[in-house]
Amino acid sequence: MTKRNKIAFIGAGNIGGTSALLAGVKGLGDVVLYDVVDGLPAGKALDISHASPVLGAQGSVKGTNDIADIAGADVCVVTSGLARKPGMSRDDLVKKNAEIITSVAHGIKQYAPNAFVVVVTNPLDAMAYLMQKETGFKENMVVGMAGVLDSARYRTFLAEELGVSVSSVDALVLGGHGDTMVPVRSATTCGGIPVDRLIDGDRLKKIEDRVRFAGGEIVNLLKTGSAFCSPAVSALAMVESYLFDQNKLLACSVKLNGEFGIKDIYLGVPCIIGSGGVKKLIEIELSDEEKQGLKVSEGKTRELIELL
Ligand code: A3D
Repeated sequence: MTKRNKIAFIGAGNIGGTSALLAGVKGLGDVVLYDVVDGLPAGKALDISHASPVLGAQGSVKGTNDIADIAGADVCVVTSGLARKPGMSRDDLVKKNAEIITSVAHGIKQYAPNAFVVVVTNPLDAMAYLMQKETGFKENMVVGMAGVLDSARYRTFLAEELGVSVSSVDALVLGGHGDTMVPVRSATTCGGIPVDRLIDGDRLKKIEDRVRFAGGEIVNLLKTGSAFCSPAVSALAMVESYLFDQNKLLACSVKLNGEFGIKDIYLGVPCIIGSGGVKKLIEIELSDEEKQGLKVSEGKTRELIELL
């Protein structure tokens, strides 16, 4: 008999609620949705549980205001915190979200000491760093979700430009999850063809700028929140790779110990995720411009981490 996985979503807002629904649809296991707002997680869990018979979903969904209910979770996806409003950068969230991440980290450490932790809260790289520090978990068990989403945005815009299916485009975005992220042109292809052979440099630059500001584009349209569907599926891609030992190569925010010449911070790089968490970081050769971009991104992320 195999035991069902237990997946805790810390924060039952837009991303947490959407992720909980999708985890049920995908049959990833039993879901616990936790939030500090009275009734919110219970209401969302009840709603999702009513979708289960129609979807044929097997796992249970529990909503709670008691962090103890995450006990024994195999995975914790952390979305607790404030989201951006128009005019705010991701970095404006740092102080308030640092307090929230610290308190949540202590809860995870106490009740789910063996969990694989995927942080989504912004500013992403700083919050992933803080989560690892406050839980004291092994570095390979605490990751930040950003590169999967940023790479998906790059793929979407490139596919649109080329008039091809998104499934034909493979793209990579590294660095911090902010305006200094680094779309890696040299590792981006369409049907195996390097993208800079298909799109001219100026046009590619415009597309890459749009990727950097794609989150803000959505914030400006929504006015009362930020993207949540694509962040939810991106976080779940990382969760699935861990739970089912899929060994997917994904761009994730991880602790760097000298890779890419960077130490002691969390930053987005390609890595393999499977059972055991981050199994391997993949160092690739970057162009001079990309190296320079990564340096800038490192500096920005370091500044934020120092603010903590
Ligand atoms: P939102 O819908 O506001 O949900 C956040 C939830 O966190 C709310 O329900 C809060 O009540 C809850 N919360 C606050 N404090 C606590 C606490 N101590 N314990 C438990 N829950 C708490 O936001 P959202 O779901 O749209 O976004 C969540 C976070 O993800 C924000 O910080 C966003 O900026 C960030 N985000 C990251 C990405 C990335 O790609 C990294 C993309 C989009 C959003």
